[in-house]
Amino acid sequence: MRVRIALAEKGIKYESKEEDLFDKSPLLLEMNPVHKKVHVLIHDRKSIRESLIIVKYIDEVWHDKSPLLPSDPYQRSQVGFWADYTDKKTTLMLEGVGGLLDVEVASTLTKEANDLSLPSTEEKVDH
Ligand SMILES: N[C@@H](CCC(=O)N[C@@H](CS)C(=O)NCC(=O)O)C(=O)O
Repeated sequence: MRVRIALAEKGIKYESKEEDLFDKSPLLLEMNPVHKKVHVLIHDRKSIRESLIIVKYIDEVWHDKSPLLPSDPYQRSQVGFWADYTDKKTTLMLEGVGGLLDVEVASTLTKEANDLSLPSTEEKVDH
């Protein structure tokens, strides 16, 4: 989902291929031989894997359009931390051994997200 959002924010046209995760295509297995998972971005005949890495890649390659990540290294590290945290929680939940975010973590997450003061959509368009 966040890869699609990043592409949409940047206004990048792309071709999307649906995957049957119970019968993975040879292309997916070739492009992501380590994890064999979606999403994979194929750009200039090269594959970029892992959604957070793909988002960073998109932001760097199309850096002249709508920045997706904060320019401040500390703020960027916080975005990376919570994106990674969400990934791990989601994976645990999908594997059936995790649970929902507890109240304390959810409250910390909200506070940190607010503290980041990310640029609004309007500000992004102006840059
Ligand atoms: N950390 C990876 C997670 C990718 C992931 O879990 N993809 C799931 C679909 S949302 C998948 O391909 N599952 C198939 C499988 O595990 O075999 C990312 O962010 O790209």
